[in-house]
Amino acid sequence: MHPRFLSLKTRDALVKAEASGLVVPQGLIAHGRGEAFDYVIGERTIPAAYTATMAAAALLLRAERPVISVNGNAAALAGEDIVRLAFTVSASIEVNLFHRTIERERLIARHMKKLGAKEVLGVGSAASKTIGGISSPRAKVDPDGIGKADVVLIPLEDGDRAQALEDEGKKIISIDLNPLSRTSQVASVSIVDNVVRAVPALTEASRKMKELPQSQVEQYVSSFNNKTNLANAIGEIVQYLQGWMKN
Ligand code: PTJ
Repeated sequence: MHPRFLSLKTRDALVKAEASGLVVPQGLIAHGRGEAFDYVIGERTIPAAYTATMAAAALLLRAERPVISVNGNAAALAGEDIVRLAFTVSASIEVNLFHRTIERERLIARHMKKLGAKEVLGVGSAASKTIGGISSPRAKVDPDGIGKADVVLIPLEDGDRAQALEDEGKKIISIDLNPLSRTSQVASVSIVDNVVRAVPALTEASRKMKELPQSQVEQYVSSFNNKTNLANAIGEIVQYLQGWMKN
């Protein structure tokens, strides 16, 4: 699909999701920032994102309690893909909102269930645990989900929560088009890619990796350095922009 067409389709999906209450108006602004980064990335999956995806797949597969955190934008843009990924890596799905209301929690849980999710954690009183370092209600998590997770995938997360989850000793995998965001900077594995490309790629990588011996899966984790990989991502963006300077 041509990137311009995909971008228009994605915008339409978000506008509809905002009208239904799934996405907050701020989510449209966040998407605009994401699109700007996607443009300078070249609207493609860069090699550094591929490397991070392999490390992320390995982390998810060897995790004891992996959880995928879902907010309005993630549910609207990649809901079905997230359900598929959760099934592939045996992860739980938890609603976790920046702009938290019980109505949106229920709406997003219903949306995910309609797309095939068996269970959605973190709705209402289920989010009874508080993680340290951030102010309520963003600190709330489900004790049966993120509360006891060892690996958490956070598409489009805010920096404070990403930091707080890392501080709790969890391995955090972020999906964020901005390699400079605090979320990308503090995560254990930062996938600098659009969530609409990143989640299907992660599912595919996980599916293939399941066939590999454990030692090889382990290799993808032990050989990965997030600082180096983020620097590579920035380098790949610079290289892409330099290509434009020659035109
Ligand atoms: O549904 P809620 O209430 O949890 O709110 C969700 C938003 C996204 C509004 C909230 O989490 C928020 O304000 O996020 P931030 O702090 O604006 O961060 C969003 C990050 O996601 C930014 O760094 C964007 O560059 C990035 N981003 C935006 N669109 C995409 C993206 N990354 C990957 N794929 C995208 N499509």
